[in-house]
Amino acid sequence: MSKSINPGLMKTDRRNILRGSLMAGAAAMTGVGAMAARRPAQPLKADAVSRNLHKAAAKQTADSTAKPADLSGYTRVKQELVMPPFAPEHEQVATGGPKIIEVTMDTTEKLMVVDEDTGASVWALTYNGSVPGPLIICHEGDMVELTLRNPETSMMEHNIDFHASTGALGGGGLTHVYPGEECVLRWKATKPGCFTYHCAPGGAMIPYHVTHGMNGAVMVLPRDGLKDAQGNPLRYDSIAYIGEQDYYLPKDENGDYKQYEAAGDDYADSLDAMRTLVPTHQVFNGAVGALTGENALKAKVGETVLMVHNSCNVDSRPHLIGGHGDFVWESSFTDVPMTGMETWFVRGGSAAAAMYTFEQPGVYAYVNHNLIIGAMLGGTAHFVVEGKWDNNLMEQVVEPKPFAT
Ligand SMILES: [Cu+2]
Repeated sequence: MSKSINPGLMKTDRRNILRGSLMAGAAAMTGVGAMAARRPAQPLKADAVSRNLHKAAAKQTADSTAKPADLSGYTRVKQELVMPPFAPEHEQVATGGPKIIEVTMDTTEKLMVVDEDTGASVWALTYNGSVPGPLIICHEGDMVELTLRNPETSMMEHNIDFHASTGALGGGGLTHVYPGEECVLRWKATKPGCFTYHCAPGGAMIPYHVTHGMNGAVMVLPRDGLKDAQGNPLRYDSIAYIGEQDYYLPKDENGDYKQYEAAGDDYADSLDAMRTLVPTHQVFNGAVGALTGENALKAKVGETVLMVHNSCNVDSRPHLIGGHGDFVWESSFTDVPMTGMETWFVRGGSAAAAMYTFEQPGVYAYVNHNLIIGAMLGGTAHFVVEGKWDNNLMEQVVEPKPFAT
């Protein structure tokens, strides 16, 4: 079964992109954009230690007398990355030998609406324009070869730390790109599982970039696919890729969310808000409502969905209301999956996968079961499931009515 994209899923943040580009366009027309473009990249402050770390990582590989990587036996393929909650085309069981999977990501800075009701917005720092960044999928033993491009119009330098990789701060030490620069990093996927990736320019810029959306996930599948405890194959019909994002958006003296003219302008205010450790929003896929209502995830009774949940900065406890995690991998895909889970755990700084086969039609809420976050901060997605109701599983025996006294 090679179907990997949930055809029922809608693009999550088209609305936000539109709003973002419109507002950016308005800024450009008034000259704000041109002014912003002349500004220097945000200086890195209070991060001399991190900076030296990055320099050391780059120097070590530059000074290395190690042999070049042996790429014989690898086949090169391009992976077209797609917007969340979609997953790129991929095989669940690898065919042929190991591959070098070429991907390209642009570090796009854009104004995004976080909550239409309150007008809360953020100059998001993104990979390829989405929060979370796109899902990359490979198999154990493959190499991922990333071209990372920072558009000339950017305000800031960016890089990437792949938790799935080994060495040089996850690649963070080798991928610093200033506006107008690009670089190429190749790393071997030796650990199967779901892993987060994120920007890590140094010091306080690391949480600043991460809490402005600059994170995503890599899924490294075993070459022979997922398995249960007995070694039986487990296959999915679709993937729902969900990124949990904590935002710390500054407010003015009236309690209204502040607006900023360009990416990075909120830096000082954001750091103050971040120090509280209390997010103003904790949303799925970039914005309140990005995966609910019209944007709800779609499935059918009998369909098996793999929910890949990335949470780069905060712990999360996903729960599918009315359903379960039939098989859950919080750690390596080579570990025996947990089964029949009611709620599972995504450690801040990681990604996890949960597989579920829908048995009843209806609307399911997929929430952070810290319900304050789920219901009040935005951490909710909906699955709308079509199919036939099974009274054996549940039946309303008596509908609500006044009881006799
Ligand atoms: Cu960044």
